[in-house]
Amino acid sequence: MANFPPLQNDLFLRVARGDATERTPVWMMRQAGRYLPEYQAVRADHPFFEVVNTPELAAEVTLQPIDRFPLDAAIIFSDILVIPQALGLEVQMVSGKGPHFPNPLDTPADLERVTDQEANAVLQPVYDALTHTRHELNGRVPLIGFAGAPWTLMAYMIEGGGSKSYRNARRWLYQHPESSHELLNTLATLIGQYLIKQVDAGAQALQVFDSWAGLLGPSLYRTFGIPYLESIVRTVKEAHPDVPCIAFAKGAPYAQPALAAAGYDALSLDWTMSPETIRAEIDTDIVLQGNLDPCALYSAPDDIRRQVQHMLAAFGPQHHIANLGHGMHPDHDPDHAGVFIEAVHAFSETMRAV
Ligand code: 1CP
Repeated sequence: MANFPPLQNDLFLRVARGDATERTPVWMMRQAGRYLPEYQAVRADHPFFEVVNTPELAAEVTLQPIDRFPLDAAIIFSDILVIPQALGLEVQMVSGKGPHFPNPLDTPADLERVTDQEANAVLQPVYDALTHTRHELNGRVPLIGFAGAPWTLMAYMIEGGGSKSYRNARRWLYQHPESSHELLNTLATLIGQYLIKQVDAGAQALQVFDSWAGLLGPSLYRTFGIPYLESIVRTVKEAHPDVPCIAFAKGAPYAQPALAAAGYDALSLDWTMSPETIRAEIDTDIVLQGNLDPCALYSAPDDIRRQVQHMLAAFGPQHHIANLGHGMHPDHDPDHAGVFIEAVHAFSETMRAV
């Protein structure tokens, strides 16, 4: 294992492991990205996947929000779609549009094209980026690794890109349940190994993004979502029992008790979920993360501060990692992100003082 610099700010890790702390840690989903002019400057010279696959560039972009704001964690610059790439599917990033698969999966016969033969070679740059970034961070904050969840990745692999309804992917669940399970199982196996190797390479916590969980509803999600998220956390915890694992099942409040029971240390809530309601439904020691509406950052600074105060009160002072309910948007004002972060620092300290 590489000899990494000692960690100076372990607030995020202490909360993620369930400790009581003096302040609420804060980071933002998609904190490294298009709303930052310094990110746009890097992207002007380098295509998206070149940044992902070049450790020096990935580290530079990962550190940009850390240099700008008093955040409590960094998240490695990468994308959930490296896993479909590792399974042999081509993924292009079309500027202004998002991800595009020239040859998505159409029928179950296409599963023949899904193979993990090149997986190690395709994923090695992510591991190298984690190791390099961990050194570059120099212990300022912990480094989060991540992966997409099987269902969300299946949705992209069949749909071929972003979609409103993901109806082709959902059609598979009804028309081809066995092939769907086969694909989800292949994904879950690779994702488990991928997350373990991310920790070996330097990740200090992990988040699994199931961004399109909410499209399934309780019954389909119980069949096609939860079992695979369970197997992933079980696999990771066997290898790395002390590394905190966060589950983000966006749009699926009904999934939270099962994810807590599955062994996730923290649940990331979107802005439509009530922390009080979720807390009442699960073990009280579980850490909750979230959940300011990203669009709240379009408000005036004083309104952002009020909303942060509201959010912190709803979660309570302990067992909470402050975050947005989903990622930053490209047209967000970086100064408003700064207001959000500073407000979490300020109010979470005053909350404990009273
Ligand atoms: O042109 C560009 O620069 C591309 C924009 C971009 C960025 C900055 C994409 C394409 N991916 C990323 C980075 C990224 N993606 C990170 C970096 C770390 C950080 O958070 O700062 C992370 C964690 C992701 C994860 C990701 N990619 C998710 C899950 C989280 C979420 O927001 O729901 C998803 C769904 C993707 C797919 C994806 N990649 C890129 C885009 C624009 C999208 C979404 C497209 C869609 O709406 O379907």
